[in-house]
Amino acid sequence: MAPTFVDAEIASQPGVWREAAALAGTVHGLPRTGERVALVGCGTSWFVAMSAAVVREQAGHGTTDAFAGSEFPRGRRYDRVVAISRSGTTTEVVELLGALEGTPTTLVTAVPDSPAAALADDVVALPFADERSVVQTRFATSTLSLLRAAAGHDVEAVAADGEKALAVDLDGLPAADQCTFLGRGWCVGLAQEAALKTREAGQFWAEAYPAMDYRHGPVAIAQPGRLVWSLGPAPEGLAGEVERTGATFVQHDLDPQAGLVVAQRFAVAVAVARGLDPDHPRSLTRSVILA
Ligand code: F1P
Repeated sequence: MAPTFVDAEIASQPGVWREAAALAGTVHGLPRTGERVALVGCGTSWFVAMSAAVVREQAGHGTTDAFAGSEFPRGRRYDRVVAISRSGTTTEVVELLGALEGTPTTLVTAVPDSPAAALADDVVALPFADERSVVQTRFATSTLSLLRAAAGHDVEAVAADGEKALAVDLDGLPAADQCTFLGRGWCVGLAQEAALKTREAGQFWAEAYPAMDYRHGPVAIAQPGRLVWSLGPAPEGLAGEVERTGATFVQHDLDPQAGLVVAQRFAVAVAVARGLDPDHPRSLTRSVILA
């Protein structure tokens, strides 16, 4: 099969992350330290919100919640709502920004002249991270790079690991029939995103959980031919427990955001192995625009 757009976009990530991180000290509209903040988005952008919320709060920058665009608690007060939307056209995000009178809002987007951008008080534009693919990879991870840089993370080190992630051998992983992704803290959102990627690109059965919750039921799925893939450090003892079920425990010695790059490559490899075109995922469009 010819190289896909998504392959090229995945490979471009380390360079684009550096570009996004460099904006952290220069753009208007990122939350100030101490502000009570909600991050919102849909699909991949929601999972980036989940991850970035934990990053910000753990950095001591203030209470930070994350919501799917449709589930934002409208009665709750925040000092700022930051919406994440690559397209700026997603209905739930446009509606929410239109409804949030009196609350300062920011949109992080690849498209600064979108309907959502017109409604946000501040727009943080990452046009260089936009994608031709329906399936998001680099916009998501670039937004996370920006928000990690704003929280004091060393994105240069993350990008160096991203380069290593592009060379990791996938071995026989794409032959698996199921994968459960796990993470803790800010990596829970990464696990959700990794699972979404494999569902979107490969129509593959993938699940995601906070790693400590995995023993509370989901472990029943583990068996030979299946993967349990940890993004970031796994709870003590879990790797052995997984191996005893016959499932394969997967973990890479990389920054977890770079670990997500390996999972993106896995998603594309699963799609190709199944004869699917990852650039044209079934039933998906670049954004969901409701009538
Ligand atoms: C969000 C999104 C994508 C998803 C699908 C539909 O878009 O949910 O994450 O892959 O293609 O749209 P956006 O609001 O970030 O543009």
